[in-house]
Amino acid sequence: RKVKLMAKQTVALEVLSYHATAPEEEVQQIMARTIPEATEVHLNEWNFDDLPLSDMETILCTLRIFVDTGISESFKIPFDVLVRWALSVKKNYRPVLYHNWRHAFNVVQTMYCIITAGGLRRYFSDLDILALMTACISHDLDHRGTNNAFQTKSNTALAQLYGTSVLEKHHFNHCVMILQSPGNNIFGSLSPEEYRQAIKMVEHNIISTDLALYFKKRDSFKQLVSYPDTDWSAGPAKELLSGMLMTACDLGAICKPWEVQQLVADLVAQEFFEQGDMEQQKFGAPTAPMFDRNKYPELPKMQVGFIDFICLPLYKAFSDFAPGLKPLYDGCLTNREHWEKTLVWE
Ligand code: 5BB
Ligand code: ZN
Repeated sequence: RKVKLMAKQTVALEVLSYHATAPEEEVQQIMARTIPEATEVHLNEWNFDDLPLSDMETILCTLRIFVDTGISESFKIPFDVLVRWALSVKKNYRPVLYHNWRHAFNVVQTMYCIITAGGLRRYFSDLDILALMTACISHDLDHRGTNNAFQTKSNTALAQLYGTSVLEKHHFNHCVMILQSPGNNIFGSLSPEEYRQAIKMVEHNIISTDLALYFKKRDSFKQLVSYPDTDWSAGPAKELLSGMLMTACDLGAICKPWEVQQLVADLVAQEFFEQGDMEQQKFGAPTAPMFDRNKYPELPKMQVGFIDFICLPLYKAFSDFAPGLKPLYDGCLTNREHWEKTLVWE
């Protein structure tokens, strides 16, 4: 038992020892700038696109989201701490093709849209919003461009440490490490009870982005939506709503204008292919068609399958829940039509 414990400790050290926070020059550089208005940069729009923005501008937008939702003021987050934390979060995303800072930024922007344009603000307390926004932007921290199945099959240090929802537990752990770094604790003014609750919600929200948990969540969610007396602003219903919203934001690229969707799908595909290349080296073949470069022509077919089995049911449940969220469903359906048009006939 002791040997096993020590092995785990070694794995934990290997996984957890590396993280860096933002350099002070960058913090000062950002603090000297003015934050754009949400409308100026279209932050409150479903068709928002991060591509024209510089990294610096994505940080300024993130600050706008924290200021605009009122959480920065409610929880007395010192401005320099907010800036430093946002920069540290960006720094702790790796330059992989899809699961990088830009993806995290798009996820938090979609959540912002959902609570503003979508009209879901009323279900949540300020603390809930703080936990949702923090979770969105932290939910893929230190992603290596390989999925949970790859961790397990390769018996990576992460898989040994966590076993299930391997990556998501790591993303959450990394999120907490950043918060606990000097000058980075945006939760620093919370009471001990608020702090405990906020961390618990962030954990639940990040773990909810594990697609393996999605189908079960979706069934329960649909059931609660069909029941007219559900109180969404408390207890398990609110937790389920938060978790489902995380998935809705995580997959948000599927609802974007066709030009954006094509670009993102290509990034997802390229990241999958790099995993496939590693699988080829390690195990002699990629584990599934989506990781196989030679199956690139099947991308449209895969996207249609992804939309039909995962995305449309998700966004349909959400437009039944709140009509303000219908634009997500409509965008997804439009992309399905585009992908179907490009299908190669066998
Ligand atoms: C998704 C669930 N997976 C466990 C098996 C494969 N499927 S899939 O058949 O619906 C599928 C989804 C197949 C190919 C795909 O992309 C090819 C480029 C996708 C797909 N997934 N397409 C997308 O545009 C997006 Br966005 C996604 C989500 C990618 C993140 C999934 C992260 C899971 C990490 C554990
Ligand atoms: Zn993600």
